Amino acid sequence: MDHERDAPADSRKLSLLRSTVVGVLAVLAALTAGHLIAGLLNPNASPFYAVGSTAIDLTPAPLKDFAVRNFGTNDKLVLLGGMAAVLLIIAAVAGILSRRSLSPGVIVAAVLGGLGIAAVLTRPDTDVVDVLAPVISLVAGVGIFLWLHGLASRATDADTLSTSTSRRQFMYTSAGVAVGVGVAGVGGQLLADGVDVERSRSAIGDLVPATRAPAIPAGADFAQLGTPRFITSNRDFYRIDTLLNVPRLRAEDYVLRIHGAVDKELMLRFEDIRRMRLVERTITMTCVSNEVGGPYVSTSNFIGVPLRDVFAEAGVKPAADQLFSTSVDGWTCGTPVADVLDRGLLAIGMNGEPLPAEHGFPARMVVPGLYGFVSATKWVVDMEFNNFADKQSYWLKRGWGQKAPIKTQSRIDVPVGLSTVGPGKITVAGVAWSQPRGIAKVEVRADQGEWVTAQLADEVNTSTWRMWRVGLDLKPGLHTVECRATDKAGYTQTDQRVPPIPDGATGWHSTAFTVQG
Ligand SMILES: Nc1nc2c(c(=O)[nH]1)N[C@H]1C(S)=C(S)[C@@H](COP(=O)(O)O)O[C@H]1N2
Ligand SMILES: [Mo]
Repeated sequence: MDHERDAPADSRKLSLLRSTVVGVLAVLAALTAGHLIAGLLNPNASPFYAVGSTAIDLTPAPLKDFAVRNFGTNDKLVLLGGMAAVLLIIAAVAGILSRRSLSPGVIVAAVLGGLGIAAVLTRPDTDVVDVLAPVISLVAGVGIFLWLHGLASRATDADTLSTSTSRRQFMYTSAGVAVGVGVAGVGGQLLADGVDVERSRSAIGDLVPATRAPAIPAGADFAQLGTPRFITSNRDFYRIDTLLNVPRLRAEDYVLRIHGAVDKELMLRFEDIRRMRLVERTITMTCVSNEVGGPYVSTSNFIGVPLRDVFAEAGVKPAADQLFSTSVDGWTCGTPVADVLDRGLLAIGMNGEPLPAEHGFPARMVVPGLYGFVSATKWVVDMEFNNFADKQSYWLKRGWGQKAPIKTQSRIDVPVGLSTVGPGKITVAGVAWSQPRGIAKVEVRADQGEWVTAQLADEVNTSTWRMWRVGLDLKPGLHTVECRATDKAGYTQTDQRVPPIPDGATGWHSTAFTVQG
C-alpha cells in the first residue's frame, strides 16, 4: 500500500468510526465465511460452534452446573450470545488499535483464526478436511481486514482530490461486505439445516411395537390439581446435553458398532434395529443435575429393543462390567453391564413417534433407574464392552460419579411457591420418584408439624414417577409445607441437603405460600 508512505502520520490515522467498521466487518466476515463452508462440509466445523463446543467441554463443572441451574435449557443460547458479544468487542477494539498500523488487526485475526482451527481440529465430531472451514474463515478475516483498511486509509488521506470518492468507495464496499456477511451467515445456517433429519424421521412413519405398554389409567396423575400429566409430551420432555447444535444424523446413514469384550463384533443399521422385536415401556427419566424440587424429570412411552436382545448375537463376555457408549458428537457414558442387560433399552421411539432430533434420533439408550449421564446416550453410534477401570466417560472425567442410581425424591407442584391460595382446605400435590424401586409412601407436613400421609395416584410401574395429593386445613397466613417420599425398599428421603454433584441431590422440597383469610 504505497499511499501509506506518501501521507503524513497524522492525517493517516483512520477515524474512530471507520476503524471500528473495519474491525467488526472483518471478524463478521471471518465467522460467516467459516459458517458457510461448514454448512457445505460439516456443520460442526463452523469455527463459532466449534469454539463454543470446546468451551463447554473445558468449562469447570461448578460453572457448568451454575449455567444449567440459572439458564436451564437456554444455557447454550446464553453462551453463544456471550461469545458473540465478546467477539464484537474484540473486533471493535482491534479495529480501533489499527488506526495507524495494520499489525494489531492482523495479529488479532490470526489469533482468533488459530483458535478456530485448533477447535475444529480437536472436536471429536469433525474430520481433517473440515479444517477448511476455519482456514477459509481466517483467510476471509485477514483479507477483508486488509481490503477495508486500505480503502479506509485512502478515504482518510486529506490531501487527495479524490477523498470524497474514496470515502464513498469505503462506504459502498463496507455495505457490500455487510450484505455478503448476512448472505454467508444465513446460507451457512440453511445448508446446516439442510441435512434433512425431519424428512428422515417422517419417512420412518409410526412405530408399532410388538408389545404395547399398558394404557395409563385415568387415576395415574392429578393434572387437574396442577401436577404434570403422567406422560410428558415430546415437546415438553426435559432436555439436557452438551451440544450447541443438535446432531443431524439421518436414519439412512446410521450405523451402531458393538465391540470390545464380545464374542462377535456387530454393525447394526437402523433398519436392522427396527426389524428386531420392538417393545414399548413407560419410563421416567431423571437428570442428576436436578436440584431438589427441580424440573429435570419426565416420563415417556419409549419404543425400542431391549439391549439384552440387541447384544444376544454379539455375546457379551462375563468379565466386562462397563458398557462404554459414545454418541456421534463424541460424548461418552459408562453404564454398569448388569443394569444394561437387566432392563436397558435401545430406544428409537417416544410416544409413538421416532425420537425427536433433540432426544437422540435415530437411536439412544434408556436404562430405568440410572441418571441420564450414566445411561441415556443420545445419537448413540458406538457401544464398547470393557471395564470401569479401563475407560473414563465424559462426566466422570469432570468430577461426577461413576455409578449413579437415581435417588428417591419428591416434589411439591401445588401450591406454587409464594402464591396465595384458599381460603378453606388447601390441596398440596406433586410427584415422587424412585426408579426402579417404586414409591411406597409420600408424607407432607406444614410448618414443621406432624407428617400427614398423602394419597398416592395409581401406580403405572415402579420405573415411573408417582403423583400424590393431600388436603390440609391451614389458618390464614403464611405457611411452609415440606414433603418426603419412602420407596418400596423402605428408604425414606433424608432431610440432609446435598447438591447434585457428584451423584444427585438429596433433601426435602419445601414451598411457602399464603392462605387467604
Ligand atoms: N450424546 C449425548 N447424550 C446424552 C447427553 C449428552 O450431553 N450428549 N446428556 C445425558 C444426560 S445428562 C441426560 S439427563 C439425558 C437427557 O436426555 P433428554 O435430553 O432426552 O431428556 O441424556 C443423556 N444423554
Ligand atoms: Mo443429566
